[in-house]
Amino acid sequence: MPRSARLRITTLVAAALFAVLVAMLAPRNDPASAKGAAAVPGATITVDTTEDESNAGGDCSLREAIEAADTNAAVGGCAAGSARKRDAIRFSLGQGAATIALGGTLPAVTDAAGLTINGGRDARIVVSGGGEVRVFVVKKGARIKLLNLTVAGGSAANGSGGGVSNRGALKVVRSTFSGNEAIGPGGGIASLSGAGALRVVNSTFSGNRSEAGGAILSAGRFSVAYSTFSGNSAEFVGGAIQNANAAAARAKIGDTVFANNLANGTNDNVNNACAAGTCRGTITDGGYNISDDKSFRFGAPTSRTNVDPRLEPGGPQDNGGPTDTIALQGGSPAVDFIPKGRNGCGAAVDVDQRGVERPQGNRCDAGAFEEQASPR
Ligand SMILES: [Ca+2]
Ligand SMILES: [Ca+2]
Ligand SMILES: [Ca+2]
Repeated sequence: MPRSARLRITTLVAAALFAVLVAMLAPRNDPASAKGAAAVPGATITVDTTEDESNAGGDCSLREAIEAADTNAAVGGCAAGSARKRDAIRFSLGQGAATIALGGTLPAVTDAAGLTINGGRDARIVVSGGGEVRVFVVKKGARIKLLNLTVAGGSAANGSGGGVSNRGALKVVRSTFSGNEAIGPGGGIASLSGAGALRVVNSTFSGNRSEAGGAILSAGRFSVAYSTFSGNSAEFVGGAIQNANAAAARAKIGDTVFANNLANGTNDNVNNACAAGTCRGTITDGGYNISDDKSFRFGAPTSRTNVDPRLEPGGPQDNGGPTDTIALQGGSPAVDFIPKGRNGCGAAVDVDQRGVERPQGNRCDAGAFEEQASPR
């Protein structure tokens, strides 16, 4: 081989090696590595079928998606979850209403790294137990957030928590629980002894029923803000909420409206666990609550007991947004009840359940629904 040819080959090889070296040393083209990038979320797992299936491949069902988040492995058409970061389950089921009718209770959520199940702003995702099965189970140590989601028709025939049986940390945001039932306590949600915190914000509970705590039973840490409870019922106590918290001052309710929640046939919105005249738990009044009875005497001067919040009759309806809500009638005392800057109004709480900006006017409305001023 002539010397010039050998030199050319040597040069080409060196150039190729240099290019490989440069590629190895160069920063990856990954937005996550960019300086100042937001915290990297875990995996996004997209549900693309309403079928409640579990199979070797094909579409990704909600059932498979929860398993993928829990096990951090790809499951039946769903991408693998992350072991270290919070996973997000989203839905690609078109822009209209989509109901996932369960054939059995969903796999228990065990994801300690966190899981958000987000119905999204553009669709109306309903997860239904069909009046036959419990919808969600959350195990101790798991962290889950339900967002823009409707949980309906859950049924716990043998226990508590028709919508969710919770022993983990559960946050419910801009979601509706309707028509769930339990033979035991907590028709919508039962947050059981030893559970992490249950937090409810900008959400609606209606038509749920149980033995005690028609909408919610909580035996753990518990807070409710900017939510609406209407038309829930219990056989014995706590038409809407039963607080069975053994430790005082670990339950708090604020900015929330209660109407027409019945226990044993009479109006009984909120009940503190009482046995032989001794109440074990104390609910802190976060202020700006309106209750149409005096079952629980809210103590803050800004709360009103025995005042009808004047909710629209007929239960939750499509008032815009991804979930059904209960609007306020004209003249409702809940309208403009909370000054801007108080209890997160206009700050941490800057939208209502539908996604409508808060406040409308100078002040926020109590409950999950913010009335929009009619055009003049
Ligand atoms: Ca995970
Ligand atoms: Ca599948
Ligand atoms: Ca307002």
